[in-house]
Amino acid sequence: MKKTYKLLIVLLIIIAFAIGIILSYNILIKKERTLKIYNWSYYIDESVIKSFEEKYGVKVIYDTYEESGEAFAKLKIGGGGYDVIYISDSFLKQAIKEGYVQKIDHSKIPNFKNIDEELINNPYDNGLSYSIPYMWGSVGIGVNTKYVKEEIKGWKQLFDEEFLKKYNGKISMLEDFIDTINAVKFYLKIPLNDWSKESVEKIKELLKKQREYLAGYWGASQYIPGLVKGEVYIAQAWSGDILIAKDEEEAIKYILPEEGTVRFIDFMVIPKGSENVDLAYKWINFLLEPEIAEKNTRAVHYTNSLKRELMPNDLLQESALYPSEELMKKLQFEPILTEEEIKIVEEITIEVKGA
Ligand code: N2P
Repeated sequence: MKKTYKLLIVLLIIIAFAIGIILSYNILIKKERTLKIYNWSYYIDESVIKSFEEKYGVKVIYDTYEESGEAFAKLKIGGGGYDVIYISDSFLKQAIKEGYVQKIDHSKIPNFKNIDEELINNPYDNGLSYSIPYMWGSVGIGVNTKYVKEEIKGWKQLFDEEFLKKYNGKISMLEDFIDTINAVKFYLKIPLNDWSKESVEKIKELLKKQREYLAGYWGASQYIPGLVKGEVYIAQAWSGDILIAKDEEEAIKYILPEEGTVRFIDFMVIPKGSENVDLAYKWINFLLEPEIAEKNTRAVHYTNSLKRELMPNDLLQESALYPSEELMKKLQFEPILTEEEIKIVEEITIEVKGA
């Protein structure tokens, strides 16, 4: 009887230990298995996040931002707890130069082979040693033709005082100021990489004049619903966002300005301070799966970074996603910003917005 009693105690101790080990293991794994992502708003099919969580048994914390400066600021402080940050082309080179991002181990991304050659050889991170391209699109003008009957041709109208007066309070420009500045440069025929004092003064002057008539400087999460509801009639905007708005309101159109415009590419990077590097690689690799990339493109109407032959025919037929060579000639690459130039952008932003 005594022996059985002792045995029972030993057994209970073993069970308690086992439970303890399982619990602490779970806590540890759970901690390791939370992936934090920082991306532009309206830039993913939400079901993709769920599929990733289910496939890898992890939790994804997915936060969004409206302008490149927010992402760059996170990178500057080591990532601010994020494991994957999406960063715009203009800022990528400087982020690499400053050592804000980790080198990419291509062997950890089996789907690297799916990336379009043209995006591998890009001017911002040639060969993709530090980044993986996510999507690309163009900067243009969204118009709700329910309210605007005249034809919108380009940037000229957005800076014309008569036009601004007519649509007073019904036009928004981008909160992401590099693209606002680019619009002025196209209009004034200033090269995108010209940051001379004289040009900067002209840009500030024009933006300050325009500002009086604007609804504001808006990001996607403001101008997409804003255009649909008629809160604004015209918005400087990114291409796919306007097509998202068009899904809800047929009368909305995307205009590629006649003076020319930029083509942007957004990249995924792993910040220096990421604590879940392996999971970050899994996320990047997952987004390069053809079915996942297709899903995202269908939801947000931007061109994913995969080779064309991996996409179905109906997508390839869409000229907004895969423009003709002639149309592509109208698009310039976004400028690469040095540290100095990033400061100039900040200075213009503060002076114009605070004026
Ligand atoms: C997506 C915004 C695209 C970001 N809503 C432009 N770089």
